[in-house]
Amino acid sequence: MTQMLEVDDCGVSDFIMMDNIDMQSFMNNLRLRYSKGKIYTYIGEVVVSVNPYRNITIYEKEYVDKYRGREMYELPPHIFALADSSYKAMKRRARDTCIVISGESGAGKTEASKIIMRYIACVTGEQQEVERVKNILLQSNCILEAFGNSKTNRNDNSSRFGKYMDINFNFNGDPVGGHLNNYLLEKSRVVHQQYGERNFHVFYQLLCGGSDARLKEFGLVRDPYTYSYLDQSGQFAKVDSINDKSDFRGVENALRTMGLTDMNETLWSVLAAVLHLGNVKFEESSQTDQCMITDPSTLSLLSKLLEVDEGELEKALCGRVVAARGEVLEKKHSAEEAKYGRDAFAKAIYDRLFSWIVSSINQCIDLKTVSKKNTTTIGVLDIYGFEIFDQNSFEQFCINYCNEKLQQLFIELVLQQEQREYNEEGVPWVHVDYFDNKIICDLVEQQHIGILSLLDEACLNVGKITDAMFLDSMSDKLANHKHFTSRKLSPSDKSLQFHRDFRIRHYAGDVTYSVDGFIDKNKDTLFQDFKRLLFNSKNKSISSMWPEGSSSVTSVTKRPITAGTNFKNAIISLVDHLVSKEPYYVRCIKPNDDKSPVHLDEERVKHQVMYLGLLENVRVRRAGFAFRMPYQRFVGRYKMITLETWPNPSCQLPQATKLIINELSLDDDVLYGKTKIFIRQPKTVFALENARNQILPSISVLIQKMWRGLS
Ligand code: AOV
Ligand code: MG
Repeated sequence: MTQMLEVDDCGVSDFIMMDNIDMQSFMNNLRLRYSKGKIYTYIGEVVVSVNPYRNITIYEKEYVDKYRGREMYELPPHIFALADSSYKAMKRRARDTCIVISGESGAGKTEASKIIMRYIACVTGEQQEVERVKNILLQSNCILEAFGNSKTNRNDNSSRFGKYMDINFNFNGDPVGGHLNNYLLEKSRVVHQQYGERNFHVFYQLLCGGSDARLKEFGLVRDPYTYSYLDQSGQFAKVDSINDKSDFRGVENALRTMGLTDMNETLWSVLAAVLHLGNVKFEESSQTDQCMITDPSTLSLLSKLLEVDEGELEKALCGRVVAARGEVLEKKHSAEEAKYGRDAFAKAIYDRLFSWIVSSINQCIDLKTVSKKNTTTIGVLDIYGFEIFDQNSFEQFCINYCNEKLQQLFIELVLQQEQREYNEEGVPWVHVDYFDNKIICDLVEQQHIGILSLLDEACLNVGKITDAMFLDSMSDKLANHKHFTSRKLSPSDKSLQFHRDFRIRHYAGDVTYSVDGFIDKNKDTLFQDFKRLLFNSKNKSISSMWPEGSSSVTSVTKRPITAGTNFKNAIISLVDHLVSKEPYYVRCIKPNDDKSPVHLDEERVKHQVMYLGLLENVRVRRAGFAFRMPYQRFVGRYKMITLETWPNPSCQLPQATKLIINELSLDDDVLYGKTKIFIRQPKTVFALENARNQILPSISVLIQKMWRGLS
């Protein structure tokens, strides 16, 4: 049982067992283990995972069987052990738990979340309804990834949305339902991608995998570069690690398994519409400055695909209707305005389609047979990782803010709580210093003076506020903030090349953002005309995606909440939700930037270990105590070790605990807190477990004898 704790040629399996706690020892251990194919290592109950960038055979059924029902410290580190711990907490102790997977882009979060889901599916029942729910949980990934993932310069299968999945279990511990929350899809990708990146996978899947007949019906050709929205970033449609054709079949299969085949037609025709929309060009008539569509044949195709009136579609693309003092006026766009409107329309169509997919999946897995209060949940969080690109915009700002919040949660739950517990229990120990990133979360989200508030202020202003003016306002108000600077504040700073640049010193590194587009993306304006157009679509599904299109032209519409504030609120409520659960952590590390299965880039990895706070995590765990248990649970579990405490201790619980510890002469390694016993080293727990295991069989014989005596 103690095999995993030995220092063998694979290093220590729990970083708290290192002789010295410093960066070099940490790196040595991680490198040694990685070179031996051991991608998982513990810090207490936290799993550190290094992306292997190759398939390793440790997820098969024999491994599931091996880890099923076992304690974390019994076997070599594995993400299955963490999944099982969370499952046991849910099943045995009726605790709602959550598994938070963090790490930068490409570190392996999405893969980890899928491995966890598969494990849970393997160890649970096979009744008809349970099987149905499990199938949906597993199959939904394939659809969500098609529509929500994309090739970026960091990761060929990068999540461009945040995903939190609650799985509900019945009293038997079988999944009977679930709920998916999605967070801010990076919809700007629909109309624009950086050099070397792709649009969302699903577009390429449709063009590669769709049948000839279907493509013909949609007026599509297979060559992606025909479509302006797929031809933005150089010719990078083909990705070696991706097979779009078979992935298309996967999506169709998944839709079938989930009973969502009736979505098929709408999905593909809306996607086709987005592609055609990108090719709509506008020109201005030289006399009027008003725009018209260059190639009207696309219009009829679009109107067919979206099932809307062709004339109305043309009007919505080329102008807008405004109501002024009770009068309704038609205002024509310039070609530039029309192009802007078209792109906003394409982004919104895609975004609504994505939300529609998520809510359809939710309808399939809504609890049907059990009421929510009779279930316990495990939540799995897989969100876009921290990212730095050559150009970083509003999307990276939101993604990186979200990662700050998750780091803050980790600090709050793992580092602060641990220290607080020692204090509360009156256990002496050495304080561990760590960087608390609350200051950066505040920089972004604080009322009135945070960046998001300043941005909203700029967006709400009636006059024309430009991105440059918003940047100025940040430079004035945040001039003394340690984690913020801009070109205006640091003119000689080489990394702030452009006037529109500002920089945030994030917990995971400095990121230079270009302020261009912030106001626009935050306002996220879409002309009412488009909403009305699609609400009036003859396709019921499309119409249902646009409920607000029902309002009349003259009705006064409330100013919608901005994209940034919406995201902030969603993330804050996510964090509140996570805090209410028992957390389990997977900390993913990206070994290199070349997707190499053999290379561990010392500097890159060191940097991640540093910002993830892993050394501090080890120190807090080690400076204190690796294990702790309330007296009641301790005595309940180990009372058979000494006759003085078995079967029922007549003494107080702390006293009984001491008797058990003394029986095995383990006194040197423990401390007694107010309500808990604290144990320094795992070997003490093993000694207790061994003693218990040896005595258990004789106790069961004894109990049988007692029963016989009684009967
Ligand atoms: P991410 O979710 O953390 O990035 P992924 O989970 O998509 O990263 O992992 C990136 C790639 O690394 C995968 O497509 C696999 O090729 C490989 N990989 C990761 N984990 C494993 C594993 N356990 N076994 C084998 N290969 C693996 V992002 O969504 O970009 O933040 O936004
Ligand atoms: Mg991902």
